[in-house]
Amino acid sequence: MAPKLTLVYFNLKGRAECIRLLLHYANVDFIDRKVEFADWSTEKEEAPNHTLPYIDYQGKKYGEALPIARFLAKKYRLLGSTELEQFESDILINHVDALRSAAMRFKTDTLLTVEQKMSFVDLLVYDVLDRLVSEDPDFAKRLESEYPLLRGLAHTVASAPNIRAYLDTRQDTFG
Ligand SMILES: N[C@@H](CCC(=O)N[C@@H](CS)C(=O)NCC(=O)O)C(=O)O
Repeated sequence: MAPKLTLVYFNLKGRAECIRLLLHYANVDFIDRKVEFADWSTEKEEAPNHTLPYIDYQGKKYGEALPIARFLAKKYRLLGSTELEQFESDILINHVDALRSAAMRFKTDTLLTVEQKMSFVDLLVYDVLDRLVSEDPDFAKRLESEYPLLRGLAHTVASAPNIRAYLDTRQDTFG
């Protein structure tokens, strides 16, 4: 039997959480390996590009968060079923990733619309919103009152059974 896919990251949400959400949503049996900061200087030598996250897949290590996510999203059919849908998803992913960078600087006034069908883009948007809600109580209130589409999306993702099961047992981290 092929070895399980291993995702390697710190004990943080950071750049890996959207990949964790994807794998949980797709019900993939994977190892969620969390590197202690104290071990990072030795682990760093083994990591592709000397950064996290990376995946160990079929005996080889692959780095870069979004290419990993795109690869897995395609593999588990969460990126659209036609070339054009995948292209459109890729464009949205770039936009959402720009929002993520902005979110890290607490610029939260961007309104997105997303397709009705669940895809990796929804999981990525959820990851950004989840981070904003936990870091900024004011944003949580604004999400309730001003952004019904985003609020609905967050609710839909969090209510998906595999995601709910993951969130119910997810450890609290500071990032
Ligand atoms: N472009 C890479 C950036 C990866 C990156 O900067 N990872 C950070 C954690 S979020 C890291 O490994 N920091 C430790 C270090 O650079 O020594 C990606 O998107 O995966």
